[in-house]
Amino acid sequence: MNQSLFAAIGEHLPKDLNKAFIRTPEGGGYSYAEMLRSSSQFAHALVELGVRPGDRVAVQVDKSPEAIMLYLGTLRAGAVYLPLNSGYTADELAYFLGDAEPTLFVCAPAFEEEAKALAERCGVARVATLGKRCDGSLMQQVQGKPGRFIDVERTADDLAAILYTSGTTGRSKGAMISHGNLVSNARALVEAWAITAEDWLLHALPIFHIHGLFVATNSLLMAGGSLLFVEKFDAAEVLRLLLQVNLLMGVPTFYTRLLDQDGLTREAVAHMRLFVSGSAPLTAETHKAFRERTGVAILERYGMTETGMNTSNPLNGERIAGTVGFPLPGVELRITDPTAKEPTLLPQGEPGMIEVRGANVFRGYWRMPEKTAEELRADGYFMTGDIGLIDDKGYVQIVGRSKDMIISGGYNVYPKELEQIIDTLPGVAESAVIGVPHRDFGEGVTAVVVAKPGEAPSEAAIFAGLDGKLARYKQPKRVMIVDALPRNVMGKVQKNQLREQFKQLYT
Ligand code: MCA
Ligand code: AMP
Repeated sequence: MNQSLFAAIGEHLPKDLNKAFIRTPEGGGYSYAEMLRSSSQFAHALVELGVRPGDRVAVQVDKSPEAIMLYLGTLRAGAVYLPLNSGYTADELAYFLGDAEPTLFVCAPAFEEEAKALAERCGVARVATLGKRCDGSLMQQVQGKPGRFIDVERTADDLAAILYTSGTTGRSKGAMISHGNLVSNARALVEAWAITAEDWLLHALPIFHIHGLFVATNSLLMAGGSLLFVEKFDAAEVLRLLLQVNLLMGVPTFYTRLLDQDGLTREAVAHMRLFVSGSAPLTAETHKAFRERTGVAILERYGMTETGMNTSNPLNGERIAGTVGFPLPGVELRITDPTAKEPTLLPQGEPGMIEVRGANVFRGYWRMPEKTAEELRADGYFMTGDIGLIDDKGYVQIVGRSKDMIISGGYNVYPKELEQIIDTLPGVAESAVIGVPHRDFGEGVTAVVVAKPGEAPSEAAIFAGLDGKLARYKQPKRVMIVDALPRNVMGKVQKNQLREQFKQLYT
């Protein structure tokens, strides 16, 4: 039996295939029947381009309904989808292409020449282009292909996707996500949030991460629901379009920006069934302010690239601010002593390492068995790197992170990656990159820099030195020059002290 995600979606198709799957505000998009046809055509085109089952298809394109067809076509062809942030620079891409060794790299038409040079350098056989206006070489290749495709059979353990997530070492790790992971997580969300074919989700998230690609898209597909698809989040437009939908999924920045809109009132959201927040902590203040203004309690949930969604506040029941709710169906969660080598359970209420187990947990890191073994225990539990507790009502609370990571507007930024570059810039002796409270992005990436004796690198010079090397969202919002970095007796930089010192920089 085919255990692929697409086969599972096939079991839940709406009765009327002319019903919308994706619609854009301009009236474009795909019905379910059109989605079945188009994803077949994409699958045929991929096969023609030499993509075989198990091959990786790397994709860095602008958001469009066609990109979703490419995703589905890749799965139907039995290949592994590898989405890449559209903000990544050529330097960043070179690592992913070299590491994942895709057969095909699909990029935006404007990037074709550069992509071809990059592909040659990284040993990627083919480049195709896909634009957001149904343009590009891949789109041409798709035209005229048969509207039926016999899907490649996959087992639950076969890979469906690889999503890169950085590590504390600064080297990104490819999280291998199986069809079984995607199917189980989409089913769990359909159950937990009671998603049905009647639902319309306003989709304003990027589609190169778990949140926009899997949580928002797969769960609606698995219920025969519909997506109103916008290219990016714009608070005023989202508020206007909410009238046409009943669900919204977003990162906390969506909600703080919506709160800045005068039009956010009880009446404006009275028809909404559910607002979901995740990818970063939703502050209790935002939760409260949203509730006071609209009468609606945002439902906060918690997940990771390696695990998909782990916990959720209840659909029916109290949604408690500052908590991420209960484990989803099929997910086991425990809190262990982060200092102990063997798994050592902590009493309820005590903070420790959040560990999760279930069909949602990934297959390991691509070609990094040692890294996989470090984070995935022999008994199947994955060590998330998040510090949390289970409170007396059974709700999970995330209280910190053991990993040195910043979450800015829902994107993860790894300080080490920046520090390594900043330390090589002229006049810099050393640096520490921290996240401090930021009104819009939750945490603002901040570089704290010590100059070499007799030198005085400016903030502008540091910005210029990072330009083009890293995606814009990773770049510091401010650079603070200090005389020395605070260190403990072991010589380790005390980032807590720096976070305290600069906590009011952006508030
Ligand atoms: C854009 N910029 C940012 C960010 N986004 N800076 C810091 N953090 C960000 N997140 C910068 C741009 O580089 C640019 O700077 C300036 O802000 C304006 O860019 P623009 O594209 O207009 O930004 P925006 O449209 O306002 O974007 C903000 C956003 C977006 C809507 C919050 O970042 C977003 O959609 N975030 C969602 C991320 C997401 O889906 N995460 C899920 C990960 P400059 O002018 O200097 O170039 S999946 C996950 O975490 C797990 C599994 C989970 O639980 O979901
Ligand atoms: P990623 O590596 O992009 O999958 O990011 C996953 C990380 O985002 C988790 O390990 C958490 O640290 C964080 N995260 C996701 N959802 C939440 C949430 N609701 N509250 C706090 N942190 C979250």
